[in-house]
Amino acid sequence: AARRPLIAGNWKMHKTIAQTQAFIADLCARPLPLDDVDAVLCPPFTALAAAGAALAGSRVGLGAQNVSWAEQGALTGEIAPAMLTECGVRWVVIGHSERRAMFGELDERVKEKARIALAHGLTPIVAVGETAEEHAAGIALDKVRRQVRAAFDGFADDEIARCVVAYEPIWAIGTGKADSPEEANAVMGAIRADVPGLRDARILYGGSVKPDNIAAFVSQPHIDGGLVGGASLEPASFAALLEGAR
Ligand code: G2H
Repeated sequence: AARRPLIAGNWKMHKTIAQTQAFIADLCARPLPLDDVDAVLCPPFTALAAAGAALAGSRVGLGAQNVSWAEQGALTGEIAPAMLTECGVRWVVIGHSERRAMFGELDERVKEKARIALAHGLTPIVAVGETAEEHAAGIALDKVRRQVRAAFDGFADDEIARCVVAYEPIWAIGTGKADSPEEANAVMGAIRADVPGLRDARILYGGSVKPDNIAAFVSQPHIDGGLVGGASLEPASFAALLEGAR
């Protein structure tokens, strides 16, 4: 794709502080193609402060996996945007399918989270995607279009342009069965065409991205990188993803 590629590692509920520090030390000792590719690590909340310290001065960016829709308040178990930026966080995944499916996260909240993230200088990585049933029924694009429109409802084009979208077909997540690059590209191109603010924004593919398939995805015109779970958990694999994306 023509835009600068981005690889974001979504660690999900993996890695302690010590494991995070060890990963970063290993990764940053490697030659990484950071002149050509943006790299972001999204550890769990508990490891963010340590990761921010370990990445200080590095060009590897730090992301969170979620953020509250509110600045502060009686929201037990939630994390406010200022708590993230204080740790050095500059990116945040919003609306991952696991949050939507298991934690009841609705489109309305996704929108509010994207809005507050932007207000704090965080780059939202807004995740969307269809279920296996929707895919089989041929309504993937309808679903994804609706999610994207809802996430950016009321946003100015220049605000949308500061966001990243991650298209993750739910049936391809953690299954080892990635979408075909061509089919994913078609959905992503349709989203881009549907929302003017996304014309120059980065759209990532997610769902069983690996070092050996990332290049095929990124070679598609509308695929600007990957949101990667399992294959982001080892430094060698993460480094190989960056190489594959350049
Ligand atoms: C999709 C992806 C990362 P995996 O959830 O967001 O996970 O690469 O393990 O399929």
